[in-house]
Amino acid sequence: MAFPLLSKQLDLLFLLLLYFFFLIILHNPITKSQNLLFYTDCPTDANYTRNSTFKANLDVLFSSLYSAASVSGFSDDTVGQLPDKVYGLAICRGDLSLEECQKCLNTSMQEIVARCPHGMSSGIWYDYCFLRYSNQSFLGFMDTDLYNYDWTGSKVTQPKLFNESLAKLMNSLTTRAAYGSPLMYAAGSVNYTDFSKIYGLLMCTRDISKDDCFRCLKFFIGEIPVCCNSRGGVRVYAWNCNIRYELYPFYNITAVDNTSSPPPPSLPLPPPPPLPLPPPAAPLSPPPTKDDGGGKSGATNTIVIIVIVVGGALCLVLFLFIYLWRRKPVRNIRPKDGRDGEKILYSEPLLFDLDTLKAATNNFSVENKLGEGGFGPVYKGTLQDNKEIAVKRLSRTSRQGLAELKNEVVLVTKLQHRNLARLLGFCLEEEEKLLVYEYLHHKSLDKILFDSTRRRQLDWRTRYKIIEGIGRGILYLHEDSQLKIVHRDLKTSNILLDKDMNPKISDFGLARLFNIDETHRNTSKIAGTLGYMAPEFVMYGHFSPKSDVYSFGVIVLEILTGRQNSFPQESGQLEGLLSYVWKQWAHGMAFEVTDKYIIEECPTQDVLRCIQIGLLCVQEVPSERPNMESIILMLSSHDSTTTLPAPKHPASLIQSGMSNVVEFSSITVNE
Ligand code: ACK
Repeated sequence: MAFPLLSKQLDLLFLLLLYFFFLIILHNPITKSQNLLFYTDCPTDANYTRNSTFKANLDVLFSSLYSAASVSGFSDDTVGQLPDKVYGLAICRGDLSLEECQKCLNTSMQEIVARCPHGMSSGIWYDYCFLRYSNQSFLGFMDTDLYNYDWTGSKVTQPKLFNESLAKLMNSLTTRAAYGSPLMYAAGSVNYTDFSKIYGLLMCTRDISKDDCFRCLKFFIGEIPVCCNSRGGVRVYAWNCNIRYELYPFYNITAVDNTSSPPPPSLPLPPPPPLPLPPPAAPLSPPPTKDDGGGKSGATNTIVIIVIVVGGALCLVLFLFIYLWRRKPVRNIRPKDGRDGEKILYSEPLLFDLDTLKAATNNFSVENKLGEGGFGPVYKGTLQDNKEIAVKRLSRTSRQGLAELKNEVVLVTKLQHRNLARLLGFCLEEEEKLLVYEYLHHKSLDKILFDSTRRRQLDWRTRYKIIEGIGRGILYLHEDSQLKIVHRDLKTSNILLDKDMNPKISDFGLARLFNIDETHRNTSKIAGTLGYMAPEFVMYGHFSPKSDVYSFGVIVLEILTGRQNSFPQESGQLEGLLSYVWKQWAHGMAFEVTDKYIIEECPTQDVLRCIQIGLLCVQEVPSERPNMESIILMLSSHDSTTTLPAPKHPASLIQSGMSNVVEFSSITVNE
């Protein structure tokens, strides 16, 4: 059996090489302080042309941001007049030297143009700097909608101790960044064990208020246990704040000793880059990595090297031992796709084992059953750490193989937005296919909205918040997520509410998991949601983002009226909700459709605008429905001078020649 022996020797050689490579990497300051491209956000819906005024304004903006930010580390500016006005900001990490900041800004300006060609709104995050511009105003508004995270390294060995130390560090840095530093940034370290420290750096864009900075950091620090629990190195990059921590000093320690006053520029300011931007400057030598205590003595260096070599050798022996005795096939759950030029942000989803979920749900007992969802029963569960979860026990047979299904689930776990129910993980063991979600206290919207007593809980502000949140969640699925998902089954029972009545869309991505487009052609299987389905979907099985827009329109009108768009046979009513609202609108009496529980308190103009948006979404022809981005804009333009398009008669299956299939909708009044 010479062959397996040879393979073992090769493995050994490979491991030794790996070990030496590891030593070199570990001791190389460049690796510790590289300026990596982290993420690019390039929405593709609005484009400028090459010789347009917008492009000229963008060039001027880049030049101005470069000049100002490379002196003070931050700049925000606007250039031009509407509709070609462009808003932008640039920020460098507070510990950088002038050259590093300038170099990063220069690179980011070239890269954003290359990666988001002609985009009217884009953002690019590097480890050293962040650049954002848009044709929409965003300066001064805190936005937690988009964020990306990444973790490095394996899980720490003492998670409890680590999490306690990390919480201490994050709390102190949050307060310092928000309230203690005009640069809105703070960095520092805390001892984790006798031998290791956690190094953290937090920063906010300086266009937002101190309170917003505090809120932004708190919000994303709260997300870390969900995405990256007990990971030794984590980066969270969002529109208005960034968080990073590592088990090694990744920032310039001497530069952050005094974060309360801006560091004086160490170099004369070079001229801004000529337009168009020049190729990147010759790479500067990497910044010297500074030791925590200041200068390094030769003796310290020797000790460090000895510790690394001896420690590394011990690790190697241990690793070899484990490797040779417990050799297993390598797991391969990688995302299959990603947008070109973008880093695929991969975070390992939580793989729950069946026993844990059985224990959490009392063995899927009837008492724990929350209800029956579109894909099977849902159970409430409580994990050992008292965290509450909802476990979806999928009953449909997926037509995919197990490995493919795993890949898809992994992709769905990566969809993270505050208006999506968070998929915490999954379990595919034995015959079970279980999805584990965060538990949402107020459960589904339909149970509150269509209950005459509970509906009173939903005042105007809450209803508006729910409408906006659902819109933002759908926009994320359509435009901003890596997967670009059409939900296909949006309805009030798929909108869950958390304890603060924030809406969270559920069952997203499941259509994709189960290839259900063909089953949906069978009208008997979709009877429960027909009231929300666009006519082209019902009749021809055509789905697109515009079919989700249709469902959103129905939901908006249901929220405003408190009435359900259901079937005649269920409700005994003859007239559909859409047709009822349309008639009232056409007679100039749209406000009268408002739910009696909010009609006294709600601002007339806002309600009328929402009704108009709802009617625009349910237009018969998909191209006449607005896209989700325009809907969000329309919802947030409280300005009375903004005119929205006039809606036409909404879709009707009777009109569309479908009366022999089903009467499209009728009204249920829940009084
Ligand atoms: O309206 P409900 O009480 O809320 O009944 C349905 C049922 O499960 C079937 O979908 C409830 N449900 C689903 N997901 C969750 C969740 N993440 N948190 C709380 N309840 C949930 C839903």
